[in-house]
Amino acid sequence: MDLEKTLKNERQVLQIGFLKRADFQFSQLGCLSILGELHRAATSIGRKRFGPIPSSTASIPLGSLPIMNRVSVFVVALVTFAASAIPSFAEKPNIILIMADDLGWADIGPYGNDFIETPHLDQLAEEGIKFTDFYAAGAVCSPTRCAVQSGQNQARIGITAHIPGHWRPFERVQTPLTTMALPLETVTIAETLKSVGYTTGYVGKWHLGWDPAFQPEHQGYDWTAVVGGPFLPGRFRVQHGNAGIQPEADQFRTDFEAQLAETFVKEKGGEPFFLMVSPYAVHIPLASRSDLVEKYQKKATEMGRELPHPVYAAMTEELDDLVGRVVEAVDEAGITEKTMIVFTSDNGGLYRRYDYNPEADDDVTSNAPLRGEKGQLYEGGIRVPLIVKYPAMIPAGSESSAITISYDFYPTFAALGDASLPANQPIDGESLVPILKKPDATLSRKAIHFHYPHYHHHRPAAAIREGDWKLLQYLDNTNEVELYHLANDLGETQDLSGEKAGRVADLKKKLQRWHTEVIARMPIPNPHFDESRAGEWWSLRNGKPVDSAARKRFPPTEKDL
Ligand SMILES: [Ca+2]
Repeated sequence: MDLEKTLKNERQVLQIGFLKRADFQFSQLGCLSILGELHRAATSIGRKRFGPIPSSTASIPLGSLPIMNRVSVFVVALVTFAASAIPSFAEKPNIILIMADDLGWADIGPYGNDFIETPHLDQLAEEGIKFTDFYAAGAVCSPTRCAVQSGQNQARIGITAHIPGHWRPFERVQTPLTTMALPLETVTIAETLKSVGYTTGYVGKWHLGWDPAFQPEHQGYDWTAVVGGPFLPGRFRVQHGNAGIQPEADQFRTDFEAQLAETFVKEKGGEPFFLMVSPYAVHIPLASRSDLVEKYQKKATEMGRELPHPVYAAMTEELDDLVGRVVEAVDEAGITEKTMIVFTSDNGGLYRRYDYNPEADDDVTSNAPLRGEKGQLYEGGIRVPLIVKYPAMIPAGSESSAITISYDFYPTFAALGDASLPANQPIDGESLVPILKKPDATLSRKAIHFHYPHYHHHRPAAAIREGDWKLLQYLDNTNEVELYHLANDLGETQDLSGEKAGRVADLKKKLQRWHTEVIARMPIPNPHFDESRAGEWWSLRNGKPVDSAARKRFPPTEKDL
């Protein structure tokens, strides 16, 4: 049928585009690798022949050395000269960014959850700062991950949906295809920190491109373990990376990811280091250790609670354990004071399972008091936890209500590492360092923007938050908007767009200007629009309708395998 043909053509165009881009990037990569190898070789030769690299090579009489050694001294001199241009590392903190997957704002103790036990996150907040108005840049995974790595709103790069995205071919509008990988020419936060001497590591989910060419080792990360697959033993493995570790036969995924993070801190870190830990928890398909699930089943019965679901609660506790183990590894290494630990999530909580056939879908948690969930631009889809501990800078037990967002990490980490921001790459974030030093400090930014032009758990939409006001604009040819005053109405229950025409016009204009500035990809009218079939989901992978009824429930614990 025509639609299938159209999609096939689109996929081919996309793939050709990738190949061209990849060819170009491989040539760049080749040069960088050679430089990197030269640097490593020189450092290694220097250490081998002379012990630690001397602060000056001028005192070594070149004439007394054989030819190869003269070459070595020259190379060492070059490396030493390059190193002398870099400021002292003494004051640069180690940085660990832990980004959970699909963890909602209200699912952990510091944000008011009284069912799930998260003692390590509670302690992290007690020893650091909690942000009440922190946003994931995207309502789903890949866009936020793009924003974290690039320092940009993902609309600039075009990673506006999770890779590869959803497809509803009969809806009112055709939505833009998402960029399928983070372009290699993007200067990532890891590359920026590496430029000032950081050792970098990556653990867990990546979701910024499937091809080996687009994995974290090609985006500035030295030591990497990209993990893929569901949570239960035997179901996941390291798919890409050089860490050289695979899970034990009886190991659960979150435990394995914690082990990888510990290994980096204990054995590979060097200093200063930047480690991004990206556990898959608490993404669907929900599954966890049976002992923890049984503990929460019992607790739910005792408390008369239906939500959160015991499996979801168990997964969140596993995630909290991971945080505890990272903190402990840092403490054991004796680097607590000079290490910043950041905890956040890549998008809002998902309140239904969606992992088996729709008739059996049930609720697993709630983002209350926030409205909505992952895949929506209501607060429940984008407002997420942010806790930061850095004893050398942050007053313990502090809190900030500044409006902050995932792409702020980039300039924050760069400022802490005394690194320059990339010259030819717009950075949309603002450094949070003033707030970390003085929690009641404010930022100069006027507004933050969201662009999610896709059908998922809602309609294609964009949003702007300026002060307490938030405007949602639907991008499905309906021209509909909603306006909320978040200070008075956190749950977005009262749409004020009908009575605040001036405010709506002002925010619409600002959103439109921003869309133009970032060259945001927009939906277009769909010639195949068919209201009776609008709800059909089709697969972008195989160009066929998705058979929801055929989906099987995943086993919730190892006992169900
Ligand atoms: Ca996610």
